[in-house]
Amino acid sequence: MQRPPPVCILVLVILTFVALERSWSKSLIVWKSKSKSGRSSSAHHLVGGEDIEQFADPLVLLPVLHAGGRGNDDDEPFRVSVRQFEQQILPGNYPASTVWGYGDPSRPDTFFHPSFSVENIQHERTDVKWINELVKDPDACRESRNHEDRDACAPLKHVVQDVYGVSIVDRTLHWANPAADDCADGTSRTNCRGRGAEEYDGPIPMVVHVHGSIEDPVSDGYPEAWYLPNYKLDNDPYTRRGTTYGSLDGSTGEDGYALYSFTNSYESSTRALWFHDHSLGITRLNMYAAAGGFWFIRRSDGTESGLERGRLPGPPPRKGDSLRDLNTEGNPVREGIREIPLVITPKSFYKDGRLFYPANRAYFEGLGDGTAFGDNGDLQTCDGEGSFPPAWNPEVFFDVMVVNGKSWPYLGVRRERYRFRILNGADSRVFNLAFMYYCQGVDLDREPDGQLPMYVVGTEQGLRPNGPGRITMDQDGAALLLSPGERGDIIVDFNELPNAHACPSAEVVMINTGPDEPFGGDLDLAWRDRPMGRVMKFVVSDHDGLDSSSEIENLEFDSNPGGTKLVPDCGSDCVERHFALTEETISLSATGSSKECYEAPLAAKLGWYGPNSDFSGGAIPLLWSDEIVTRPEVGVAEEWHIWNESADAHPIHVHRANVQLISRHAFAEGKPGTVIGPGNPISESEIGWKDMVVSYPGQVTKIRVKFLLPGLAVWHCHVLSHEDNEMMLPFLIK
Ligand SMILES: [Cu+2]
Repeated sequence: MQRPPPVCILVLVILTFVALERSWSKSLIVWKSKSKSGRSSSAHHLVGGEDIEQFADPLVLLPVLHAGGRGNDDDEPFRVSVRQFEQQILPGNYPASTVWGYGDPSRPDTFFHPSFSVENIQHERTDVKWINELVKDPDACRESRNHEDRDACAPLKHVVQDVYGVSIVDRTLHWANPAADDCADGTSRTNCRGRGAEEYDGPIPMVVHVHGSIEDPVSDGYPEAWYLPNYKLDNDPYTRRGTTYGSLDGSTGEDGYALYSFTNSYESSTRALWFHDHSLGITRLNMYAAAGGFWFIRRSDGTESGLERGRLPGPPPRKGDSLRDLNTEGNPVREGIREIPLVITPKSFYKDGRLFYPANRAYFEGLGDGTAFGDNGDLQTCDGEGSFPPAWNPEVFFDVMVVNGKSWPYLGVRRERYRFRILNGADSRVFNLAFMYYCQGVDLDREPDGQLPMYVVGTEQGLRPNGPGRITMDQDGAALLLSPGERGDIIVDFNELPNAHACPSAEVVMINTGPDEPFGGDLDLAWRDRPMGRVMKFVVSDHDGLDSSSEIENLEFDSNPGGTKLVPDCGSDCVERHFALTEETISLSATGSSKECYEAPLAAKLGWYGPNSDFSGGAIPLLWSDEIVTRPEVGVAEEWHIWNESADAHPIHVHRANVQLISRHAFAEGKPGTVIGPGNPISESEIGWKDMVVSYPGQVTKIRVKFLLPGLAVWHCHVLSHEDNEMMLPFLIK
């Protein structure tokens, strides 16, 4: 087993980021929000995150929604629909929240935010009918003949609304736009920028993407392949399907759903994919409302690809484990679970329990509380030049940590090993996680008594090559970094705590030193002072002899558990591509006075340096609507060099492919094409097969990728607010 000391490496990485941040901040606008999370307490409409009691409710263990092989027992496809419902996310002294979530329409008690998990078997097909049931009463609507019940089948408007109940869809972005004749360019179609900024109160487009899957385009959830629910409306002014539904997705002849087929034919098991909405220009709002859920790939016999010796902690919740059994403290089903999916989705709330999402741009500029749709007060562009989207925010952070649908939960654990599959389901927030313990119960007024190491056992797409990697938080705060969309696969051994005599009331806090603002590499170490510096708590009790997993040092993985090796060999035919990450800014004034103009972010973009990678010509940003410039071939290995000329870190996700991170090198400001310095080490948690990587500012990030199936796909930044505003491009696999 390989266990290099990680501390010095991580220190180096952090120092590099800090240095870069400094050298870049002179000329580039760092996307720092002027509104810090936590200030919302001053707004009388909003719950203040700092006022909420932490660790008040137990963690919800998420049951299995569907378990593969092939569809349901009668060989019908699994049905997964999205609905609106109430859920108690905050502690019981606050109202419940109206949210969206996925579930099985024949079992109404399966709807949850985030979704229960879907379990798949490697090489066995899973067919899914994804249903959009965002109508007033889905059950009554479904039962009415031909969806004829006008009341039950009335379409819902977006659940993410301002304080007055106005839905906060920003129509000025290039978005799904189902409204007829609303394109700003005068064309008659969907998927375009809208004419105006008024409220969109129509039915909601949804299309599910299984993140990390490699399937045909019809089952990938292309952003323009959305569909509206099967609703009833007189003089219906909406187009019910996006432009590529039917050409890409399983055209059904009926409204309200799409049929996907997943082969799950991966070289290896142990994959933590996840499903979520991907509709063009509205993903951030749909995902904030509906979250998503894990989509695991396992072997039918319970073994794991690449695991040569030893046994990982388990089991996870299994098919047949009921929500009640999994979530009744003391129930043997709950007590026996040793592999626990954790879905982290930060949120903010109005005092009546409704979800808060900033409803105007002024909020990002530190002006006002963000509660009125498109109301930007005196904020305007300088000298009347240009315009900005009135509701969209460059990034959003929120002030309540929500894990598996509960704010800051706690979990009772034994002094044993647990495996955690962790998903960062946030819009913009980067997590940097570690486990700190107190021997006499958590006391945030003092330093913890110590920390428990994390043992990284896998990435998104497989076990980690050559065995677990040990991570502890060093003095600079570097630990388990998860950017939006990334997943971590770790073991924590609670038996490494000091013994019960020395540590009688042990409690462990999962802490977060990811900052409450846009991430460029810097961490915020003051986790005890910030509500969002904590994620959840573990209350430790004694060993009960149930731990059948191996000691960490007895776990052995082979050198390439994820299958075919791409690193270090790219092959002689390897295709090299160079991409640019850039940002566009706009001159704003909070008062209208030109004396107070400042540069603020308008959009982050993907781009390239032209067909010949001519760096001297500078980066060429590309738009979603531009002609496709990336046309890789099936089976040919590629190396993508992503030159980040912006001031922000961007988590880059490539659809319908797995990737491996090769290297990160700094380059001189304004001089992409030439690297400086020896390169920055890759962290313990980034080794192996992934489906996304973080691209840091001022660095070129190299990834290796091979496409296995032809057809249309997309790549994008997984900061949802970036993705929704042009930081996404299609590519075509030939
Ligand atoms: Cu981004």
